[in-house]
Amino acid sequence: MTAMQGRVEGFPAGFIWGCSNASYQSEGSLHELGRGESIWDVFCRLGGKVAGGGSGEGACDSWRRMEEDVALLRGLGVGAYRFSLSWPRIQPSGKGRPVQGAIDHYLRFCDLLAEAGIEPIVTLYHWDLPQALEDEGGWPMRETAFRFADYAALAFDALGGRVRRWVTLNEPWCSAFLGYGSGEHAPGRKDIGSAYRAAHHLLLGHGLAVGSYRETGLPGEIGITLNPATPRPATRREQDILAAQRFSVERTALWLDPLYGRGYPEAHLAARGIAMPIEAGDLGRIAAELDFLGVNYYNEDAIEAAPAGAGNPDGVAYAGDWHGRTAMGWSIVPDGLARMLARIHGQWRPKALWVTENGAAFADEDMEAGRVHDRDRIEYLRSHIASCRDAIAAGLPLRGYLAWTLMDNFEWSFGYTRKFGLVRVDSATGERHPKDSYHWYRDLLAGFVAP
Ligand code: IFM
Repeated sequence: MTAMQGRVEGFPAGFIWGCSNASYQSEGSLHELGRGESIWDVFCRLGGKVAGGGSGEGACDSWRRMEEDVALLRGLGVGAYRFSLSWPRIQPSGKGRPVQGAIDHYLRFCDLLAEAGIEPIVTLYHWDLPQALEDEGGWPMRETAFRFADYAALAFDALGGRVRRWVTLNEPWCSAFLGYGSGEHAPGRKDIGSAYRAAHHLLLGHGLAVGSYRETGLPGEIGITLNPATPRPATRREQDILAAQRFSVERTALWLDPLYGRGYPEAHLAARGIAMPIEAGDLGRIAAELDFLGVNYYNEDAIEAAPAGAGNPDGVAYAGDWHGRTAMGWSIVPDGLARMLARIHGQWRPKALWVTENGAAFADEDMEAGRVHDRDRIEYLRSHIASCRDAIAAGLPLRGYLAWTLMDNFEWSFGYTRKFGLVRVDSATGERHPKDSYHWYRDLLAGFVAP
């Protein structure tokens, strides 16, 4: 049974509406049931890495408030909720027998969602690698891919009866390039060679997990979520057009080419002097058939050519443009979403597409009696949903839209200083207060307002 949803104008029957979230960003209760440390626990403790010195401790307290969260989702009228499992709760050291209490918790959460008519969409990995595996080398080590596949198999076994849609990895570009390249994310390493090795092992772990899912014979679907970048050239000059293409490779073709059986973009790797640590059979495993491709879309940049050099191997630069920006400084370009979906579909032909995240951080300063009048977020969501409608009208196989995110949560290196939620969480009491955007999204799904 799915929740009662009116028909949103311009979207086909069966289109799935929902929200997304992630374990480390929302659960809190980091010491329950012998949970192991994740790379984010350690990274947050380093100091100076996270704005305000925050961590996932506390967060939205969702580990203890699952009934409240489900009630909010039910009130919203969504048909699906995407959340991630915490690997260090299920396998505290990243390997070995699962912690039954953690599995029971997620089973109960799925049951509560089912009672509310909401489909669980489970992400296996949303960045919280068990620290024990990082201590053994982390994603740059081949072994980590096999540990991930073992963990995925445990999850399929434990939750496969309840979960019909699985996402292997969320935005592996961030895990590889922010985690091991720029060091902005956990584990905070800064070595570009490690970032590319991590990228290969993330993809390998993904492929192994898809293979093991197929072996279970479970009737559901499995895919991956990327955060591709398909920027606009700042002008029609050929050098800017080529610069925009070069900019996009690390975020887009580096992942989609191997996932769709084309191997790695060799010119890109050669220009950086990178040799991927490919072993026999890897590329076949990575290209395991996907049921859907999830894309997270927040912004679209305008890119121009710049002198290439050691720190800028692509010879690209951000060009200013006239678009408004969110509190993340990200440009607001609603039609960029339809453009990105069209470009990805044209080039790689995924069987089905999902927008697995889309949303915006704003200051949320207009408050009255505790209620946030977040008109800017409503306009952001409305215009991006209209862009999804355009993508469908253009014939793209877009099957679902998941807003990021249900509640204000831990925004990684920005700590709690950036708010993306449809619901405000009182940091002192943990109480949830739906913002105007929550009520607008509810009205949209009920068919009372159109995008
Ligand atoms: O909060 C993140 C999420 O974890 C991954 N996608 C982007 C969001 C906003 O930055």
